[in-house]
Amino acid sequence: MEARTARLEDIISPFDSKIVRKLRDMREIFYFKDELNNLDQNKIVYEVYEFKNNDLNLSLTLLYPGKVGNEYFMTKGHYHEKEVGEIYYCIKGRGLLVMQSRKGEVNYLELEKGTIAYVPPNYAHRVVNISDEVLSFLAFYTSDAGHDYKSIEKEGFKVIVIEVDGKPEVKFI
Ligand code: S6P
Ligand code: ZN
Repeated sequence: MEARTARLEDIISPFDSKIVRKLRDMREIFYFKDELNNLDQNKIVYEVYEFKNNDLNLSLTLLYPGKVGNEYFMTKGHYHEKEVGEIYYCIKGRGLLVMQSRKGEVNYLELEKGTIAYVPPNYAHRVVNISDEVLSFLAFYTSDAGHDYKSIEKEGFKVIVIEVDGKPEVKFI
């Protein structure tokens, strides 16, 4: 087993994988489809850098500011395939961590610089950037956690986070 280090500066260095999600990859995710069609589909919504190890992974997500209609930029959201939770640590920016259980219970937590948040097992989780700067956060999770995007895509989140009179609001849809 390899023991090694990485550093967190602007990004994790070295990183083992990088994912870039653009508006074109999130057509099923955003609520306001007409507004989405009018935007540049190559616009980057977020980037994820992973530091992968034997049993524990760390990721850094840079979630850019922006909106589709009045819905804020956000991550796709997923369940873990295994019954494992995850810890998030917010480095900078302001966001909401939206969680939804398999029974449909919705919970959300505010993220700001320094917030540590726990995502329990069997909760789909998504992060929403409610500010006009980059929201960056770390996630610590077991490497066998797995990402189930399909279930939550099918069920959908029961809430959207939108800007109303310049302020974020969580609305049931
Ligand atoms: C992994 C952890 C994060 C997300 C990342 C992007 O378990 O929750 O690294 O993967 O924030 O979100 P998503 O929903 O596209 O995977
Ligand atoms: Zn996760």
